[in-house]
Amino acid sequence: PQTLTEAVRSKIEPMKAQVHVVREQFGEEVLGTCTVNQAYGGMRSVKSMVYETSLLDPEEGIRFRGYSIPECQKLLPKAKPAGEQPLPEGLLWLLLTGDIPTESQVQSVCMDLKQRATVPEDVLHFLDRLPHKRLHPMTQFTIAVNLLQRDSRMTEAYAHGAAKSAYWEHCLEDALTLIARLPVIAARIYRNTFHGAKHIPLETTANADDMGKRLARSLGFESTEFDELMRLYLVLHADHEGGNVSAHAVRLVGSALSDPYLAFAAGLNGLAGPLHGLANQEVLRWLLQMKEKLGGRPMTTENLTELCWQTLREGHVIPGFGHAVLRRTDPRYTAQREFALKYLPHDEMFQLVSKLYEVVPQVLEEQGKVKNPWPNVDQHSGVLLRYYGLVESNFYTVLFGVSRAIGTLSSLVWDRALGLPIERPKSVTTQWIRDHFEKR
Ligand code: FCX
Repeated sequence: PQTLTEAVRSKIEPMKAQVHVVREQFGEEVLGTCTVNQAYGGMRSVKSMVYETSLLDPEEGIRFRGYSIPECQKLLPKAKPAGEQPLPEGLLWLLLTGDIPTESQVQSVCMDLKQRATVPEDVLHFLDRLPHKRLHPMTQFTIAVNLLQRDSRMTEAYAHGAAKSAYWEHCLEDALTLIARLPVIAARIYRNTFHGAKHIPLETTANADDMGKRLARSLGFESTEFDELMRLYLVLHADHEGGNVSAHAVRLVGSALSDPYLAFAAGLNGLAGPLHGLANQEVLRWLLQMKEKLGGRPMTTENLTELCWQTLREGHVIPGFGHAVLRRTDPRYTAQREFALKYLPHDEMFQLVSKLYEVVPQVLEEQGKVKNPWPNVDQHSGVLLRYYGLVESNFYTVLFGVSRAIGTLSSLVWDRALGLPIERPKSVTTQWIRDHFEKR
């Protein structure tokens, strides 16, 4: 199939049949258990959801529809003529269909998204009037997504009595339109907040054929290296299986048949927390503080170890390290490190990040609390952005959010395609636990 919608359509019946067989065969098997400690402990590692677009292995990291990050970098189509990073549109096809797309299939998604990218003028003007200095860019971002909700095809179709079996298609329509518009929204927020509302004229960005380049150019960056960085960034942050805060929030809210705009806005609100997506902002601040505290002293193991302990003694986490599921270096960190080794090996901030890669795991091991002392995706992204001049770290989580739409909304389409019901796990009280177990 040439169009994404037809490709998804062709997968739905076979997938439903597969789910049917799995449920017939294994429906009453126990998938995961939940101890009292897990119920109090953020449900860590309780297997209780099915999420098709990606799967996280604690040792190896994320796989998108079975493909590791290096495999995606190798197999997904690149920008013409000399791009080396995968196009986010190709990842979108992969996540939605499970297949590596052909060049022409990716081109069709690029064209489709390009045509959907125009944001209504009044929405942009509303954003222009927000108090930019007092509203965090993530707050502006969720406001924007909620404003765009009025265009939801899914909500309109529901109001007109659409059949349940057709929800997925309306959901996909909304997902594609929203994904296409997010770079424009992100750029508007960036230029409003940090560049005196001087916007890049649409004529300059309109001929950018892919989402990564369109994002780069509308933010105001002009180098092909930064285009490549945006493509890589949009691919790496897209999806991280179903249990992380943003993905789970999108699914949870979407399960009430709230449309993709409302569901995604919920995910963004979760992404804005410092233990999740906001960690990328926190990392850059922390790195700059480190540099300041070093005050010209060399970046030796000894000096950096002392500063890491200082962070811990002050009661803070070391941002960009640790993970709820991963138990090794995040491959999303490694992919960004490779980018840095190629394009900015001599950058001082990259060298600080590299040195901390040697130092922090030892400190965290010695502290003896963390289950995973290794760096995650957020440890690396800021120094790359900063190198190219995107220095406003308060904006970094917005970029994470633009990317996260690709994965979470693909998954949401499948939730509707498979007709998953409203989520409603059972909660209990501490008194209930006492009564229940004391009685035994
Ligand atoms: N620095 C200091 N202490 C840390 C730590 C870190 N980087 N990571 C975990 N710990 C602490 C926890 O705070 C917890 O302490 P407590 O028992 O006093 O409450 C203890 O170690 C055990 O936590 P652990 O089970 O290893 O980790 P969790 O699953 O609870 O939390 C996150 C995982 C990611 C939240 C945690 O490692 C953290 O706070 N990291 C720093 C923030 C960060 O980088 N977040 C981004 C993660 C991710 F990539 C993303 O979502 O974008």
